[in-house]
Amino acid sequence: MRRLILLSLLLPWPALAHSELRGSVPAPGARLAAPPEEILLRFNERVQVTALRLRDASGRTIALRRQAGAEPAQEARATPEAPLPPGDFVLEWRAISADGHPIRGAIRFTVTP
Ligand SMILES: [Cu+2]
Repeated sequence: MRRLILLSLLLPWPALAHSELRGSVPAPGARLAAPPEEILLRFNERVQVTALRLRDASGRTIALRRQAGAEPAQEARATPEAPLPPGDFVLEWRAISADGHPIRGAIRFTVTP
C-alpha cells in the first residue's frame, strides 16, 4: 500500500493531465489569402475527436468532410465541402482526451478577400 502511494507521487504530472492541442491548420488567428483546402488538428497524444464544426461569422455551420474514421488518433483532418468565401470563421472541436476527460476548443481564422 505504501509503495502504491509512493508510485503515484512519482508519476510525472503530464501523465495526469488532459491531452492538449499542439497545433492546427489554419493556425489560430491566421489570415489566409486563399481558402484552406484542409483543416487539421494535431494533439500531443491520441484522442477521440467527437465533434468538428466550422461556422462563419453569422454562426452558420459549414459542411466539413472528415478524413478519417472515429478511431482515436493524434491528428484529425477535414475538408470543407465547398471553398470558403472571404470572411471570419471559427472551428469548434470536442474530443475525449487520452485520460478519458472531455476537452474542447475553438480556432478562429480569416479568409481575406
Ligand atoms: Cu484529464
